[in-house]
Amino acid sequence: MPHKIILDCDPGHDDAIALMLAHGNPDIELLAVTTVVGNQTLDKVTRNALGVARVAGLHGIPIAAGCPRPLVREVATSPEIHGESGLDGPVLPEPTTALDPRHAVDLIIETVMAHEPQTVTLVPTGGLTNIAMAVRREPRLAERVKEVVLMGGGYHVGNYSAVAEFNIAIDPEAAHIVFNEPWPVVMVGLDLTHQALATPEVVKRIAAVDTTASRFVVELLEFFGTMYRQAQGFDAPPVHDPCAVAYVIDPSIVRTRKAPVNIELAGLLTTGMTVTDFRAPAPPGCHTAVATELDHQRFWDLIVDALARIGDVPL
Ligand code: PIR
Ligand code: CA
Repeated sequence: MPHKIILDCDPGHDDAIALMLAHGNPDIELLAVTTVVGNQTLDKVTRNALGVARVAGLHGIPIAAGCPRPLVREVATSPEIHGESGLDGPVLPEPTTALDPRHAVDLIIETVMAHEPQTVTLVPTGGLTNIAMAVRREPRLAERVKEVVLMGGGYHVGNYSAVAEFNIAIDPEAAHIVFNEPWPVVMVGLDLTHQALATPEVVKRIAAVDTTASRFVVELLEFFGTMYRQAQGFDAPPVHDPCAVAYVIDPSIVRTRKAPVNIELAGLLTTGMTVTDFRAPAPPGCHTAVATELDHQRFWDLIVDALARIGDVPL
């Protein structure tokens, strides 16, 4: 049985690749794609999601727009990494599918409640605004959802500040809600995703697939790589968001450790930090785990395989 997921994203170069992995991998059943403000404004990331769906040949599943701003804070985007469009680099084709008229929060609730309990996994790869809104609007989600596997946070390193990661830091109040509901949460944070580097060898493997989708991904990685080199001094860009999808496909690719995690909301220097308690073995009933170690080879095998399965989509 494939794993049923809802991808809640803010495309975003790595979100786009996460979407292609979720669509192209046979062990994932993608139920819906929802968008949230993050890497760029809501209108831009939503347009990007629709364009990427076309490049990936993804039809027949709902794509819905969600929250245009965080719960409490002002909008903060990341043009220094993702450009003005949120997906600079390749030419994005005009969407051929229409946006679902529902609000993403409603779509998430309806989709989870329409399936058997404990069968739907939420995979947020942007800020947690939509997920927090959904569980407040429909509290039964907290026991109905199988698991929340999110890209965000980190226990050793930040990218928004010295200690805070972007997806958590842009809406820390929403993250606080998500981490404090009783559902299982797997935090796929920077400690893990900084191991998912798109090295020149990786880019070569993707290029060798030689399809519209693979060429699109190569162009995404070229832009992403240039920005990461300039803004953050990386030799190769870390491809964060597909790591969360990879964990759902095969948890043995990502080592995790159970530990309590909470979100700093009032730090002088640390707002948005995912404070992770490694002092002792996790207490019984601990519902949070953090990703620690990536199998780089098998991770990229999954991406190349998904692109090959997507095949040559006529544009
Ligand atoms: C990546 C992101 C935001 C800012 C930077 N500097 C780098 C986006 C990615 O889409 C990913 O989901 C997460 N936020 C990594 O922090
Ligand atoms: Ca993202």
